[in-house]
Amino acid sequence: MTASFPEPVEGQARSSLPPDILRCGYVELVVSDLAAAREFYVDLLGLVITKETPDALYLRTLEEFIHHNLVLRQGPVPAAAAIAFRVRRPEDVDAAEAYYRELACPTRRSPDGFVDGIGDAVRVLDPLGFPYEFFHEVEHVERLTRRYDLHRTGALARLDHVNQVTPDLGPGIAYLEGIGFRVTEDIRDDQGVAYAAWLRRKPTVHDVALTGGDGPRLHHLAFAAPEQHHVLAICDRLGALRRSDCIERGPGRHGVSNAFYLYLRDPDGHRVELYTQDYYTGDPDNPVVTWDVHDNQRRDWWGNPVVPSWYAEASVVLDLDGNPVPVRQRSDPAEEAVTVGADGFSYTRQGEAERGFKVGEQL
Ligand code: XXG
Ligand code: FE2
Repeated sequence: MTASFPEPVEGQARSSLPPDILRCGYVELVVSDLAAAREFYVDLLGLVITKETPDALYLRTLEEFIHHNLVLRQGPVPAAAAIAFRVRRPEDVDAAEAYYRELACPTRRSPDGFVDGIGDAVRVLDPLGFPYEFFHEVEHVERLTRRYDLHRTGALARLDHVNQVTPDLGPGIAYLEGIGFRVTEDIRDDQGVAYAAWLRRKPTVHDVALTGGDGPRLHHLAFAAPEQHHVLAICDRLGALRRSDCIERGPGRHGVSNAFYLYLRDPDGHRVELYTQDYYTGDPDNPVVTWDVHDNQRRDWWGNPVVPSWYAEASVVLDLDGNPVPVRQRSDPAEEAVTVGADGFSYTRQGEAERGFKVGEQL
């Protein structure tokens, strides 16, 4: 697809096995104003501070038992510095290092970890240009699940997933399948062109989604809320505090994943999704759900249009030296050029216009 994709993934002879990835563990974001970011993530969203230093905040949601699932670091350019995955055993960090070296990707090992609360880890700049980290050793902290005395309305439980924008969607899906992810849902056209894909390690719809577009860029990170009313409570809080401009899209019900959702933008424009009630995908024969890119309900089950900024804007990512990774353009058709939600070019009920539609009829 592009000259910069390092080597063909399909059919390649490999000697290293991929690491056994458990889940998306934490994200490190660079923010331009740590105090403003603290107000957003701690005061508005209710994340708990595990550790605070003059230039960094280590935050976690209420069900997290490892040190953090979000690191905010003060820096000159807002960006995503790392997308970090927890692996099953300490040896899986070695496996990750060997695997990415074999892919000819830049790798960096830190036996004491790259951030507080995490031990031996390897960071890589992956074939798509994203800074991935793999770690096993962690500092455990109090899991606050039953500390209802600390819960507020809108309490967030877990880090659920990240969504990455890449021009290399086909090879990107193959690369992620190569490191053990499984596709649960995707969006395609009738020519088979993929516009987005959702891939999992933990038994939910995803840990990682790939969105076709100019990249590498981080589209969003998503926190899971226990129930829909937690998401609505955050909408109400933002309204009451006259911060409704943080809300970019939603609340709504996704088509893909079936989750209830809300997208927010933090003070630097990093996008954060609040997400709840997707479904179990852990069986080995879990069927892949493929959506037609012209289906109005694929991204919002109620047919609400997707705002253009949601397709266009995303956070730059940093390489292993902390420099922004150059963004490349997608050459395949872009989804927003095909349809933006219920825009009149797509369908809600296929064939309905010709034959009429009755309530209760199976589509
Ligand atoms: O987590 C997600 C998303 O990637 O944020 C977007 C699940 C579904 C969708 S979509 O907008 O496609 O419904
Ligand atoms: Fe998402």
